[in-house]
Formats: sequence, C-alpha cells, structure tokens
Amino acid sequence: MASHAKSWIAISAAIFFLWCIFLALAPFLRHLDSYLQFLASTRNAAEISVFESPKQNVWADLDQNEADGLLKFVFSCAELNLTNAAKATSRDNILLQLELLRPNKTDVLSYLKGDTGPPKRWGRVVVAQGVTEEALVVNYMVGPLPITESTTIKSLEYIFNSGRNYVHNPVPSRDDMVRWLLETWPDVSDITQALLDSLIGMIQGGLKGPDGLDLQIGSMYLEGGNLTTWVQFYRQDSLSDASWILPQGLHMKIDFKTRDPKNWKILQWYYNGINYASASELRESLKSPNFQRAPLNLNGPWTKTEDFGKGHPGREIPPPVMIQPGGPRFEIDPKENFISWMGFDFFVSTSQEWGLSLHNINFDGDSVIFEVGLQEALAHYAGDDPGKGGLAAMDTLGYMGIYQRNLVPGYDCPAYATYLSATYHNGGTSLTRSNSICVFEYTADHVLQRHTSEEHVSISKNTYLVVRSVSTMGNYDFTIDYIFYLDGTIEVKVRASGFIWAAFYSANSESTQANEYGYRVHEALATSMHDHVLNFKVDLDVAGTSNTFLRVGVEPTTKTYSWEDKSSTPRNTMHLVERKVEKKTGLNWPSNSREMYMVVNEGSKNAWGEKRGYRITPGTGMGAPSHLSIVNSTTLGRSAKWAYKDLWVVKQKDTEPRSAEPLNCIEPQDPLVDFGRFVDGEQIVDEDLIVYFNLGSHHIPHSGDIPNTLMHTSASSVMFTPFNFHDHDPSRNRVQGVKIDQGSERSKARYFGGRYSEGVRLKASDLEPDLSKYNTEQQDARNMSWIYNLMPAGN
Ligand SMILES: *[C@@H]1O[C@H](CO)[C@@H](O)[C@H](O)[C@H]1NC(C)=O
Ligand SMILES: *[C@@H]1O[C@H](CO)[C@@H](O)[C@H](O)[C@H]1NC(C)=O
Ligand SMILES: *[C@@H]1O[C@H](CO)[C@@H](O)[C@H](O)[C@H]1NC(C)=O
Ligand SMILES: *[C@@H]1O[C@H](CO)[C@@H](O)[C@H](O)[C@H]1NC(C)=O
Ligand SMILES: *[C@@H]1O[C@H](CO)[C@@H](O)[C@H](O)[C@H]1NC(C)=O
Ligand SMILES: [Cu+2]
Repeated sequence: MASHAKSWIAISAAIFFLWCIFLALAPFLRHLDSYLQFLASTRNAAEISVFESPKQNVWADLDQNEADGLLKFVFSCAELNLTNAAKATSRDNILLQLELLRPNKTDVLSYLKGDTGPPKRWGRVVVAQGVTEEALVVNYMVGPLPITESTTIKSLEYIFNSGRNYVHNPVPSRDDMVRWLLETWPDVSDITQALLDSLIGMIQGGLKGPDGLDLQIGSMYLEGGNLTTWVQFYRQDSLSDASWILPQGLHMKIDFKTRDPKNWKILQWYYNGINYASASELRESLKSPNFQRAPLNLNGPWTKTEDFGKGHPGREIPPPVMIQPGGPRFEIDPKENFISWMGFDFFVSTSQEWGLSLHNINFDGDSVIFEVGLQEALAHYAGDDPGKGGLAAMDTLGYMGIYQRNLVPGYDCPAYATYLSATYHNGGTSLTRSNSICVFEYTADHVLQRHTSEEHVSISKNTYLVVRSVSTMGNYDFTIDYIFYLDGTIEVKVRASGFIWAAFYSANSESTQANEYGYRVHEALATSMHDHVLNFKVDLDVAGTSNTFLRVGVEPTTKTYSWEDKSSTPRNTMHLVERKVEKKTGLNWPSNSREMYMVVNEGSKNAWGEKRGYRITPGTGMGAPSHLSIVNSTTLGRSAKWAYKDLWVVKQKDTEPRSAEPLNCIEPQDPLVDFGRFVDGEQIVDEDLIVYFNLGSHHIPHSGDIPNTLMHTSASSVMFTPFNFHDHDPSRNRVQGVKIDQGSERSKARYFGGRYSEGVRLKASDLEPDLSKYNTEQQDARNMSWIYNLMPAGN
C-alpha cells in the first residue's frame, strides 16, 4: 500500500455485494446519523394510556426476554456452530437475524374466537453458513418461546414453496472483497485520475477524500452462485448526500467467481458509450488524440436540497397548521400496539424486513381485514449503460423496518401526533427505533358530505386516522400510510421522496431515439426511467372468512323495454354484469374503471338482502397504481412474479404467508418463494381469500426531480371501501357537521357532534415543535445488519 499512499479511496458503503440491495446504506453509514429524540412535549403512547387490548398481540416481534433467550439458545446449539461475528471469517457460521416467525392464521383465528389460548411463539433464525464448501444463507425455526426444555430447532421450509430452507450466498466475505480491492484498485487509479480527475485508492477506518469517488453496484448477474457485477463510479457528497445524482461515466465489470479471491478479476471497462476489454486497452485509447471525453458531472449548489437564503417573500410567513385542542380521540394500548378509533380497532406489528403490518382490523365489531402489510418494494431501472441497464433493487433485504427511523414531529406528522417505537434483533444485538411510527387524526381540507337545497345546507367534516412510518432505503424515503375513514374505508398509500438514482448523460449513448430512457437534467446528468412496484398483502375477511371475489362490469347494452314502443329502435344503454372470479388469478385495473372489484360474503346480507362486501379500488394519487412494464425481466427471473399485474386473488394458506421473501433476489431463477406458483388454478369461491396488490408508479424523472423527487407526484394508493356492507352510511353517527337553515327569516345553525365553542390557548410548540431542543441520539446501524458484513470496510 505504501506506494499508493497518496491514493484516496472511497469506496463507500454504497457498495453492496448483494445484487438487489445495494440501495446504498451509504448515507446511513457515512454519517452515523443522529436521530431525533422526542421531548416530553411529544406524546408518547407509553405514557398516556390505561386502555387495554382485549387480546394479546400475537404478531408482536420478539420481546427482549425472548430475544435474549433465543440468542443464548442459538449460540449453544451445536447444529448451528455459530462464531461471534466480531471474530468470524467467511469460513465460519454467523448469526444474521432473529425475529418472530409469525403464527399461523389457523391458530390465531381459534385464539381470537376464544377456542384456544394464544398460539405458541416461534422464532425465525437466519444464519450465514460459511463452514460448508458452498456458502449459504439458511433459515431455521426455534420454539416454543420463551426457551424451555422443550424448545427445539427445526429447518424452516414450510413458508417457502421451493422445498429449501437456504439460498446460495454469492458473497460470503466482505473482508475478502475489501482485501482484494485494496490490492487491485490502486493499479487503475491513473485511469480515474485521467478521466474523472480523481484518484481512487483504498481507505480503511473512515479516511475519505473531499472529491473521492463512491462505487455503486449496477447490473449484476448470478450464474449458479458465481457473481459478476458492473460497478459505476459516483462522486461523494457528504454535505447533501447527493452522490446519487453524481454518477461518473466510468464503469467496470468485476467477476467475483467462486469464494476464492484468486479467481476474481476486472473483466471489462465502459466509458462514454465505448467498451474496453482491459485497463490497458483503455489506457492506450486515452493516448489517442481522437479520444472523446465526456464532461464531468460535478457537485455544486444545484445538488443542495435546502435553500437557506432569502427566498420568495411569501415564505417568511409560516404556513397554516393543524392543531388538536381536544386531545386525541383514539385509544392505544401501547403494550399490545392495539388501537381503537371511531368503531375501528386493530393491532400494529413491526418486522425488520418489511416494516409495519396491521392485523385483525374490525369495524363496529365486524371483521374486515385480518392482515395488511408490505411484502416487497421493487425499483426496476432501464438504460443503455451498464449501471442502469439491468438494475433492480428489492428493498426488504435492506431492512425496511430497521430503516423506519425516528419521525420528525411537525413535519412527518402533526406536532400533536402520538408516537410508537419498535425494537429489532439483528446481528446479535438489538436496536430500538424510538418514535418510528406515528398515529394521528387529521381533518381534510375537503368535507366528507355536503348537500344544499333551497331550505338547508348540510355538511360534514372529513376526519380520518393515519398510521404512518417512513422507510429510508438508500436514495429514497418511502412514506407508508394506513388511513381509516369514518365510513369504514381503509386506504393504503405510499409516497416517495429523495434523490433519484440517476444516470450519466452521454452524448455517445446507444439509445435509438432521443430521450429513450429519460431526460437530460444537468451538464452530464440524465434521469433514468424506473418502475416502482411495492407489493402489499391484504387478507380480507369480509364479515368472516368465507369470501368471494366479484367483478361487477359496467357495460354497454342494447335493449328494448316493455314500456317502449315495440316498433322503436332498440335503446343503447348500459347495465351491470356480475361475474365471480372462480379461480386464483391476476387482474389489472380496468380501463375507464369499467369494472368494480369487490370481495363479498355471500352468507352475510344487509337489511336489504344484498351481499355485504368491500370494494377494492385505486385510491388517491397519481392515477391508478401501476405494475411492472418490463415483461419477463431478465434481472428478476422468477423472484418477483407478483410485479406483473396490478392485483392477485389467491387463497389463504398457512404455508403461503407471504408473496415475497427478502432472500429471493439472491437466487432469482430458483427463489425461496416463487409467487408464480401461488396461482395454480385452484377454485376460490366461498373461501378465505388473500389479495395481493401493487402500489407505485412508472417514475420518469425530469428536471423537477432535481435535487429531490417530490411526494405529491409520487403518491399512489388503494382503497378498501364498504359496499352494501352496512344498511346505510355508517359515518353519519360519528362525524361532526352542521345543518344551516337557509333563508333570511330563519337562518339557524344546528350542529351535530362536538365542536369548539370557546377559544383555545396554544403554546408555540403546539404549532411548531422546537426541534433544536430535541436530543440527538446516535443509532449506529453497523452491527445490526449482516448486509454490513458484506460491505467493504472504511465507513
Ligand atoms: C460493532 O462491530 C465492530 C466491528 O466488528 C466492533 O468494533 C464494535 O465494538 C461493535 N459494536 C457493538 C456495539 O457491538
Ligand atoms: C464449526 O465451525 C468451525 C469454524 O468456525 C469449523 O472449523 C468446524 O469444522 C465446524 N464444525 C462442524 C461440526 O461443522
Ligand atoms: C404453521 O403450520 C405449518 C403447516 O401446517 C406447520 O408446519 C408450522 O409449524 C406452523 N407454524 C407455526 C409457527 O406454528
Ligand atoms: C463458477 O465458476 C467456477 C470457476 O470458474 C466454475 O468452476 C463453476 O462451474 C462456475 N459455476 C457455474 C454454475 O457457472
Ligand atoms: C414471457 O414468459 C412467458 C412464459 O414463459 C412466455 O409465454 C412469453 O412469451 C414471454 N414473453 C416475452 C416477451 O419474453
Ligand atoms: Cu423513483
């Protein structure tokens, strides 16, 4: 290394040697971020409530006692042969994560009905197995918990339809990779100096140059466990974390064949639209007077996400805010994470991989949804350079729950929101994300109901309850909301903001037409089109588990009615046509909304004899949520078959609890859970149905995405809304409103529901939390993540 002493490094944490997660934890690890700790002025659920859940939260992740017992158990388990990660090499077995193995629905239902006690608790244990010739990531189940004499460990296979409990680990050793890069890369720093005006070298222990370069994984290829990957140079930016929009036009292809670093090599280079078979070929070419250089994509004020300067005059006046003088109107049992509001009640659980889920949602005592939660979040890119050409990121492997960070009151949620925390057990330690979930009521800027006649105007406020979390996955922050409305409607909504993962703009591109994959947005920067597809599971139990999926068409027809003149031309009109979905299937949102999709209970009728149901409909946002545009993605293989349709109707099975599995992307051709096999022709009339639906969008960033994508245009949602479920609109007896008699003589207001009749005293902090007073809490995720073990050191 001495001869390269002046070489800088900068292989940032962004380099993830797992081909689907490279979502760059770079910002996290680079800054060891501090987190906001809320002061007493923020309501913390644990401090307020005497409200008690009628049942135990059987979906709650392991408590500290269970996790400690499990940790002891696995380290003393001869079969696992675990080595402490701090001392381990890639030839040892390392514990990756501990979490709850969610109980089977069958067992939960009998508990909820009161037939049995709570289901036995089991833990899921994930191990990186290095002692065997082939490196694997292996799943086990341990239970019952807490640990007693009768606790056993078993291979965990039943939740996968591959018949396996493991995937091959293409990158068993981060250390080996770092060592290899240390030895190899200084040899090519002359190339980055010449083309990017920046040296590469290798740092360890956090040494970093101001104009250092990051490396980010782009397209990756796995062949039977052999990993080949393109890496692209990015410029660092420690001030704005803008490295995502500072791609450089230089790419290298690296072959990490087998576990033996002796077999690893740089295979190929790519610069400004031209391929080079080796570093020496590129060096030769550089000497030629005809060599075409691309402009540098350099940092500057344009990447800053804030403008602290004097702006538009209007911004010196603070904007309107919501306040909650009457206190919250919902109740929380913080021990069980059980929430009750206006006839709704439900449980909340967290998982380190997929974040929040809601369970056993009832409305006025009727079951509506047994479970709703994120399954996987995919971002699939396209482009004509090796960085974006085959890039697909699946975020649950990057821990969407663990990266639900502390929320910022007054910004993420109203100042008056109630906050919940979550604890995760990973890599042998535990980490609590305090205040990472917020719950609040909000009154919309539009009413829920209004009607005006000559005599009266009648109008009702639209107040709803939101359960919110934000998962930061590298470049994007995903805000996920579960929203409850007074009529029994439930909405699931996703919004994203952050840096786009941009492409280098090259005049020499291989594109066959202008703007084939995006738009030029800076000197040497182009947007890269990508599809966001976030898959959610909703286990609807509409007034019980015996449900049928109906498609009710709104169709044109031609008819002659009895009351019409027999000789008249037939009348062109429209009517409703009801069809049952008889077999498991995938569906798209129909054009012109020409069909209603609904789940009904044929054994449960309302007062008018109509089947009670819940309609599933695209909600509010940028049009109908989209599915993946690519057909048979080369990158995804069979790992994300759920991405190809808007929604899917299948049947509840204890052996198919999830559509996706974080480890799927490591063996895409033979994933642990192949969703394609869920849709097997089985009959689904009067059955316990599961609907999987996708949120997301075709994201075609433009100049307005620089520096950051904005939330209002990135939003998509799906709503579940009662359909003949009640005898009339159930919002009437829980809403606030007024009826005003019109006319000069009478003009009288009659209110229904509570209202403010006196002024309220406010503290400034009710309007604007004083964030400068919050403690910052360092929450280093370093030892939390086995992924970290696969990343180069030095951050
Ligand atoms: C985390 O891991 C590093 C390196 O393995 C070690 O030095 C450090 O002590 C660990 N920290 C904790 C809190 O375990
Ligand atoms: C247990 O792991 C060690 C390496 O950590 C290895 O040397 C040993 O052979 C393993 N034992 C068994 C039984 O696999
Ligand atoms: C769930 O059911 C499956 C299949 O019936 C069984 O193998 C498994 O052990 C059960 N899981 C738990 C956590 O009880
Ligand atoms: C992986 O690479 C090694 C070394 O070249 C080779 O022996 C092996 O067959 C490769 N595996 C596959 C499945 O291509
Ligand atoms: C996608 O895969 C299906 C099933 O294998 C096949 O029928 C179809 O032709 C493929 N389409 C494309 C564009 O590759
Ligand atoms: Cu996007």
